[in-house]
Amino acid sequence: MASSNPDLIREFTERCQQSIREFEEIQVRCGLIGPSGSGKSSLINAIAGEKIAAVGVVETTNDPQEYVHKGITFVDLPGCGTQKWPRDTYIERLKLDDFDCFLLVTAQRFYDSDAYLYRELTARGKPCFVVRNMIDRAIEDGLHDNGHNEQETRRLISADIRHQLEPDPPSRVYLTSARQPAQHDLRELLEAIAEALGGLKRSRFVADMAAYGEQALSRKRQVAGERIVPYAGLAAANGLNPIPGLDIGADISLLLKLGNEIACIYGLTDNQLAYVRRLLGPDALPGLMAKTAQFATKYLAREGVMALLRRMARSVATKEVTRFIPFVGPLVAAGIGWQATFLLGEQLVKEAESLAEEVLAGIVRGTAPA
Ligand SMILES: Nc1nc2c(ncn2[C@@H]2O[C@H](COP(=O)(O)OP(=O)(O)OP(=O)(O)O)[C@@H](O)[C@H]2O)c(=O)[nH]1
Ligand SMILES: [Mg+2]
Repeated sequence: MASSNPDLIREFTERCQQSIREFEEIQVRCGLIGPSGSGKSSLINAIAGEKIAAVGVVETTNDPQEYVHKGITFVDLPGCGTQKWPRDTYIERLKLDDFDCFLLVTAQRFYDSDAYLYRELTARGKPCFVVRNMIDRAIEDGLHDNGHNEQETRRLISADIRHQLEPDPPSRVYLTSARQPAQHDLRELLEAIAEALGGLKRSRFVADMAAYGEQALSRKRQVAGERIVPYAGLAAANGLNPIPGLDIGADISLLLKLGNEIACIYGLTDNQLAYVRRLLGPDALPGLMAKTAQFATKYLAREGVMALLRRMARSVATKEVTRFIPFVGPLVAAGIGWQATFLLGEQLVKEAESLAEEVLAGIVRGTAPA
């Protein structure tokens, strides 16, 4: 019954596979510039929502350090203007033209060479975000030392940083804390980075950044929804496969892959959850850990997905629907198909998001200033 034009189906399958591959392969390169001890490694971990960089160890190397978190590559750049990395050849030798964005990080003062890089890179049209990290400590100190409230401290520090970057001060200074990632300006910083990136790189960044606010979760919802589409397409194409008694294994592998992708997007992998526990303390979110384990059994393990598919197949089969697949046309598919994958994917996203909301609420509660 299927209007199966083999060429169209093949082309459609390839298009779906290509979409999955492109997303897997694209990399956002983010460079970090700034003095040692300003919290660059801590910020990398906070943005990734996963511990990928060692913190609190004095780095003796003066070579660039790369940290890969799925589609984001963070590069901790060596100091500029040293014997090994003279100013004049710094940008060229470190191939900074290939980067997508830069974070200029300090917890106090910028070196002249940092300011120089900021000017040069901005002039080349590179998105450069100026970050004053450890704002939690500065707010405490401001109150203790001078009786300043948070707003006052923020104002003074922003003005000081802008002053340091004269004559081309940034329009905004992001005041962040890696210890209180859901407070202060880290959320806005991540929003700004996402905005500065275009197309697929933006989606990749949104998928891989940690969510510290509602807006981030809503961006993630959109990306997650888009991720379902090529998987549903492949499942549909599997259903068109003329081989009788098609092995359901292909669909299960697809769904497992999709499940893992969505779990990563929402910060629900073991490593991501370990980061949250380290941030909040080992006893935080006890109920949630049981729920995320349940989620993993249901969506990330073969038996769980089999059970879901059995249930799904029953409810879809009773409807006898004719499914419409873009580019291929209407058909009655024999396999799991477009619609079932789509429904399953949407359910998966919904449950992942609701867990991510609980994690976020825990972070907000657990890191609020005393
Ligand atoms: N209170 C507070 N401490 C922070 C923050 N960010 C980093 N730290 C702490 O500051 C210390 C140095 O942080 P790192 O992230 O290792 O700094 P770094 O810039 O990578 O340092 P190098 O690798 O030596 O260049 C660690 O003890 C961190 O826990 C922050 O936002 N607030
Ligand atoms: Mg470091």
